[in-house]
Amino acid sequence: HEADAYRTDLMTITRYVLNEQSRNPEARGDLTILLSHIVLGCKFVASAVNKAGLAKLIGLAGETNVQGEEQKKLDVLSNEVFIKALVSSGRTCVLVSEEDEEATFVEPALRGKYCVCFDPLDGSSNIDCGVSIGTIFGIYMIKDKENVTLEDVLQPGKNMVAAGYCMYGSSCTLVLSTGNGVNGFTLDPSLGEFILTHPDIKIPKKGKIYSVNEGNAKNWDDPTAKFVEKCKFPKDGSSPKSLRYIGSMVADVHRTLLYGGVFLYPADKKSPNGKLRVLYEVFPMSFLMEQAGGQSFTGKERALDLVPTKIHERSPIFLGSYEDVEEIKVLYAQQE
Ligand code: AHM
Ligand code: MG
Repeated sequence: HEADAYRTDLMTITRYVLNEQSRNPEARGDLTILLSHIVLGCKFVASAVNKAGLAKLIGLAGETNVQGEEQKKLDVLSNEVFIKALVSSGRTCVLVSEEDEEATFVEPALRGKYCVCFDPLDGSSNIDCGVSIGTIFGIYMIKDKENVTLEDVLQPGKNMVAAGYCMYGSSCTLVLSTGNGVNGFTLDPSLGEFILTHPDIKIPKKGKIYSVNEGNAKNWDDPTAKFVEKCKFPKDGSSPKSLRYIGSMVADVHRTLLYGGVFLYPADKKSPNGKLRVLYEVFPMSFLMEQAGGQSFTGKERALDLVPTKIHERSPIFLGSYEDVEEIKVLYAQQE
């Protein structure tokens, strides 16, 4: 029998989310609409990122165009695209972006029941050398539609209804969880659609890779230093782990999810809360890790139990394969 040159039954991300929602009798399609606006933002950024190297030639982000106007930087542009896409969805009420000091409260006429926290273009120091970057997002439901406050986004991560990221790499991949496992979709540029390519992602129970900025080692706390030492010089007869560090959280977490191992951005003496932001970096990635069977830990508690007190709060983070994170938890417990 002849192999088909084309697959004709495509599971697009919209079809997938609609199917998911139809299993919930109370769902009215709002999350589907919201996610399709996020997907639109991701497609826009994917296309802009692809052209980033041509900036000088055709006058893109950060360059001065023919009219002599300063063009927007890619991260600023991405932020605007997401804010506009989210507001116009009519399904959001509070937005928190890494790019904006203050939260955005959507005008009452366009208000919906979801809050979205996002980093429109994370890892932007990697743009100019063409290394993978990404968008990260986490979605909450508001508590009371008549009375929308910052409290609606200062909820523990375990209250999220969905989270995901989009990686702009050698291909464009969107990884999503609506609380029922994790699925990966790849953008087919000829169709302009994200197609399900990585159904039901499960992280290996234990991995062979650790991922950390070792340049900070002189300021690490004891448990972090001990853990990394164990990765390099295991005493139980196992092989040492390999080190992989891209410096782009989306890419480092994506590899960790698919291949297993751990990603850490620990506290250090200079930054006692680490570097990464709770609402739009730590929480969404922790949600995905748990949904894929892994764990995420702050050095003190389960990351998703943390209750943030301000929107740009930071936290140390250790996430990845269940057993590897378990080892880190033991080292922190011994310290106490
Ligand atoms: P950014 O928001 O300024 O891009 O910083 C976030 C990035 C993450 O993607 C990455 O995990 C981390 O910073 C890398 O930090 P470092 O360069 O300190 O290793
Ligand atoms: Mg960031």
